[in-house]
Amino acid sequence: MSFATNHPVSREQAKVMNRFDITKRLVSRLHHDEAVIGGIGYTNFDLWAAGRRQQNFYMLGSMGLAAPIAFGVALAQPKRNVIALEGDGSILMQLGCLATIAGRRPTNLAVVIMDNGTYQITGGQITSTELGADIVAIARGAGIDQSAWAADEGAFEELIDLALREDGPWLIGCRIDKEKPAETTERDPPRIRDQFMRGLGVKE
Ligand SMILES: Cc1ncc(C[n+]2csc(CCOP(=O)(O)OP(=O)(O)O)c2C)c(N)n1
Repeated sequence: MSFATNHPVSREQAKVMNRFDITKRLVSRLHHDEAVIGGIGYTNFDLWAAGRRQQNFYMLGSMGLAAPIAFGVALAQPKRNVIALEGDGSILMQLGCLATIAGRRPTNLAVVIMDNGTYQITGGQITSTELGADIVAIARGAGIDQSAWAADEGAFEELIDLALREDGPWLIGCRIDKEKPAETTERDPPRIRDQFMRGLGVKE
């Protein structure tokens, strides 16, 4: 039976969850040295609020780069699990990366999409997911077979555990409410870069 058949929850059926809550759930399930890349938008603000880790990278300024950066880290360090957290608006700007990820099949990569149907950080303009675009279906179509909507928080935790345990790539879609993030990421890109490089063991 295919992964899609086993995870039939549609975007409409998926529970609308809270981004900070599921980010904390994600961080609590990490073993130690997984790399987590938070995309622009409120996604990296809540990753920041969930607790600083040297293995976290907080993308500031450019949309759509969480998955490509995570993909690069996954290729460079194949023994490390790598997770990208990206907003729906941002992944919609970079859909090509899903086909690239599918083609190269990095077994250590998971992409989590925080789909609130809006460009929330710039004022809540609606995105195409609110008009019917289904990121999980797009990812499956691109060739990431192990793509699924998280039905609820418990299902999200199970999918994260699976992604950390078994071969990917994975894409996990999360419906997200419109709560503001818990904190704001400190705007210090050189420091974020240097700490991440230290966290990955590539800088003294
Ligand atoms: C190329 C580009 N266009 C527009 C912006 C302005 N911008 C920054 S974040 C953002 C919205 C991000 O939306 P999403 O990824 O869905 O995250 P959310 O804010 O909903 O958490 C926009 C439009 C930008 N930084 N780069």
